[in-house]
Amino acid sequence: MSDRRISRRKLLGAAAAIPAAAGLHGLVSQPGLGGERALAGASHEHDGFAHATGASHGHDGFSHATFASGRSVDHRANGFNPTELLRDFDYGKTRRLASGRLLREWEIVARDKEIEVAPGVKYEAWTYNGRVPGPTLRAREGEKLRIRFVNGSDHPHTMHFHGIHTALMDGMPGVGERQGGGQIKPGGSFAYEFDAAPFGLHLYHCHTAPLATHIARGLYGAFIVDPKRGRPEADEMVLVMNGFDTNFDLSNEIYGVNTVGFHYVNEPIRVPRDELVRIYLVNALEFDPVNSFHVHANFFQHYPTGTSLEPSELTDTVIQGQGQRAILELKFPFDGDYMFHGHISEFAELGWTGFFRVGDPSRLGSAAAAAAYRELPRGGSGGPA
Ligand SMILES: [Cu+2]
Repeated sequence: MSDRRISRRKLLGAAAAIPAAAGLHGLVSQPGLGGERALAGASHEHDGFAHATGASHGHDGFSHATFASGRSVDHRANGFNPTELLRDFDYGKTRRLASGRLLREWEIVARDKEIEVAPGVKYEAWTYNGRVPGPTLRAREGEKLRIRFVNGSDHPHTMHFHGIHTALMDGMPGVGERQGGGQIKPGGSFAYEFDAAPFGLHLYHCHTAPLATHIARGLYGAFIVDPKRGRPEADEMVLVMNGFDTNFDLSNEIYGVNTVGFHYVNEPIRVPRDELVRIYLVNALEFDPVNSFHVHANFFQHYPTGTSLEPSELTDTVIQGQGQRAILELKFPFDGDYMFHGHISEFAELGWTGFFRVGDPSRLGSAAAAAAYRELPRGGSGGPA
């Protein structure tokens, strides 16, 4: 059974089959050539790979396609598209309380749902509101927040927020069951209430045991508390770094940001030249002790946890343990395609790679993006390894 499943070792072996000179750049920047040849070759050499996708009818295309080949997952079936998730901020519903304070409310439903995490690779996810990562909840410092959680899953879950709140609101199994909180059974519900504090970039996730499983299945999301006076105008986006243990061997086979491996290679993130770009970066990755983010040909201001308005460092690489997060700010001074990836090469080769496409948005239609890559001059951007 197990040798018929996709495995991390086989995928990495496939990546290693790339001509040495091509390296990482060859895999991801020549989607029509290096990457496809390498992975397609692997699928022939290792019989298990082509049939191991977990998709009942997926082997036909997958054996000749790769993460980086321009093939896409079925976003419609998934119910979400990582390109749309980037800038999808969920502000909930608001109303003014008698005290004058603003109450901000959301309803979050846990659901079990199969999603496609790379072309042909299906995964039995557990989701908040049907997507992985869950919705990016966004509030302003000082507001009163209420998140009504409904457990529509077959498994018990919670919502544990990073923030400042009482024990009952902590989403911790064993704490608060008598008051209706703690572990929320299938069919159950609970309203978490707390103040939006401190300002910064936080996260929420399920805290049910076995914890690694409940997080790895997809129960996490970003939680932004804006400072009272806001931040400077910028093109903002959320990047939740994650991965998927598709054969349940407690290591990941697929890595990425916002779930789909190599998605932003096939659909580069379009950003305007010379304007401020603000990235909300969260590490939700399970099973690996650290993750990282690196952007090519540029540097960014690093605001760890987003809890200060002063950056801590101008850098091009940050490392995050699970649950760590940071706000990154940068401007791109030149048009073109700029890679970003986890600076852990294994992760990058297993999906944690993307591109920013800088320039005039009118010429950057996402449908043409993959084709555009095939027309790029080869060897021009990588340089010697
Ligand atoms: Cu859970």
